[in-house]
Amino acid sequence: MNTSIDFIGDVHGHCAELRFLLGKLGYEEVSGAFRYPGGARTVVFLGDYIDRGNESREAVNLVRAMRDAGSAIPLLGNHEFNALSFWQENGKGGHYIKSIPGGYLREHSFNKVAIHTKTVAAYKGRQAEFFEALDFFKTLPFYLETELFRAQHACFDASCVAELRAQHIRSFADGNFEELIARANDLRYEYADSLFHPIDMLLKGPEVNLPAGMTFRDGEGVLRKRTRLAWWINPEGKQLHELSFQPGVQLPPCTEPFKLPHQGFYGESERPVFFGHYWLTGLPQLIRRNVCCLDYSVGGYRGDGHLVAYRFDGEQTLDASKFVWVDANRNG
Ligand SMILES: [Mn+2]
Repeated sequence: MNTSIDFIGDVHGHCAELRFLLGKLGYEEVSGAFRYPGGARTVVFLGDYIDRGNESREAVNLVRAMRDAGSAIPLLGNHEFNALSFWQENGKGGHYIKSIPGGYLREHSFNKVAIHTKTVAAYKGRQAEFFEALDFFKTLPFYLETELFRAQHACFDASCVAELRAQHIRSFADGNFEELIARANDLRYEYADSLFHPIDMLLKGPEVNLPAGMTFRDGEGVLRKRTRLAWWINPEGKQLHELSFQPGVQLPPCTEPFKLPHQGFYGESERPVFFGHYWLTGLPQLIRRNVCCLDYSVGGYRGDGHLVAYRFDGEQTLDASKFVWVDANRNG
């Protein structure tokens, strides 16, 4: 595998910006797929190709063509996991999850339908192609780890990766899909073989309930009663507002005790870790010398986000001058 890798964050149906970014990185479209000249570099996509923008279908096709050409390794995002679960009938694969209402593994509630609708609309009149896209999502790995880096959509947690690795599960294609997707959605551990925790941590990261009565609105205006946590900070002695990682939202100091959903934290001497998911705003910057989030909200409703790449060459101390990005709604 190449050690020269361009990590790219959440695309969210913004395919024009993706094409522009790949061009800026030096990739050329040859025989239907973007490739780096001489195959000298590889893209690792960090997940979330669909929803929010108008070009989910085009984004999926571009990413899949690169995967098939060997010029990219796309990982699974929580939006692809949601799409798979949205269309999966509860009870298939021998696991019926009692705590999920509505007959499917993802409830067809107003907010969830609203988020998924853009993607379905992008495939209007092309239903067969939509289900081919879902088949593609089934094959996408939950994480990627080499001696030089780690990458996943949201959070690296060593115990979660170890749990999946022990069962030889890297994607929903590693076994019976219907069984695996049900186990991944078994959030109350109704079955002893639930995979909810490891997959939820990799794709969504740790979250905790806010103290009673505290809420905020997220990047799409949805009212939230939970907050995401910075899993690279040692939580010892920290209070919730110091660990909350919800860009654009500053929680007031809250000293109530809370239970961490993760063990451990990502240490300062570990290999670099790349991820998306967190809706950052402003211009790209490193979180830490070995912690790099590449989601700069290209799909954000304000329209002022960026689609961001980090140009990695194996360095163990990341360098902020290696970010490359394009502005949302800019395509040339
Ligand atoms: Mn995302």
